[in-house]
Amino acid sequence: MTLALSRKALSAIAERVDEAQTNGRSLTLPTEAHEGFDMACGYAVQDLLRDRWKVRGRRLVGYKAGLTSRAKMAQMKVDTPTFGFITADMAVPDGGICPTRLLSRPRVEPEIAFVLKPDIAAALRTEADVLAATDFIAPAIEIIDSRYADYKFDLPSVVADNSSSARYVIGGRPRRPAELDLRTIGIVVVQNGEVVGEAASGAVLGNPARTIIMLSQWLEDRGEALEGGSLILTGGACEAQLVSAGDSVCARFQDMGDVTVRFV
Ligand code: OOG
Ligand code: MG
Repeated sequence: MTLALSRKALSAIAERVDEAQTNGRSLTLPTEAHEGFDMACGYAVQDLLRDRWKVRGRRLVGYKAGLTSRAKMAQMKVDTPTFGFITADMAVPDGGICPTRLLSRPRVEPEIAFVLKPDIAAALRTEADVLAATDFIAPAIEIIDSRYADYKFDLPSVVADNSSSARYVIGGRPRRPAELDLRTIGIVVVQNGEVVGEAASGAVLGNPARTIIMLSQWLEDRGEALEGGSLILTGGACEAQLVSAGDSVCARFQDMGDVTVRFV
C-alpha cells in the first residue's frame, strides 16, 4: 500500500510523538502539519512508535481499543474505534499513585480488561471463541492522555499518538468469563467522593468481548495475529473524566470489586 507521506516523514512524526509522550509535551496535529495525513499514516506512525519502544526495551503486553462505546464516540465526536499497544511500564498498581508530572491532560475511564490464555486460536470470530480464549477478566481504569495542544482531536492524529495511551490500572477481583454476564456489569466511577460516571459493561459494543473480535480481525487484516497471554483494554464504557494532582479515583465494578488510583 502506498502511503501519502514518505517513510522519512512518518519516522520524523513518530520521533516527535515519542518525545512528547515521554516528556509530557504538546504537539500540533499531524493532520494540520502534513497534507494527506490519513488513518493509514496514523497506524504507520503507531507501528514506528512501537518499533522505537521495543528497541528501548519496553515490553509490549497487549492492546487497547478506544472509542468502542457510544458515550466515548459522542464525547470525542467520532464514530470509528481505534487500536493501540500497551506496555508493561504503563501499569500503575491498584490502590497506587500515578504521578501527573509527565502527563499533559490526563483523563480516566473505566474499562473491562481481558487477559487471554497462553495458547489461543489464530482468529477469534465469535463471542464464544473469545470466551474460550480468555483466561480471566478484570476491572480496569485506563488513564489516557493526549499530546495534542488545546484538546484538539481527530482520528488519524489520535491513532498516531497510540490512541492516547498513557497508563492503566488493573485490579479489583479478576473473574473467569463463565462467572460473568458481560452485557450487564454495572460500573460507577467516583472522583473525590462524587459519582462522575456510570455505565453498564454492555455500553461497549453490546458486550466488550466484541472488542476482541474486532481486534482479532484488525490484526488479521494487517497480517498479524492476536498473541496468547495478551492483556486487552476493551475501551471506556462511559465518558472520560479529566483528572489532576490531588484527585482520587475509584471505579466500582459490580461483582468484580473496585479499582483505585490517586494522582499526585
Ligand atoms: C482516544 C482514546 C479512546 C477509549 O477507551 O475510548 C480510548 C481519546 O479519547 O483520547 O482509550
Ligand atoms: Mg480507553
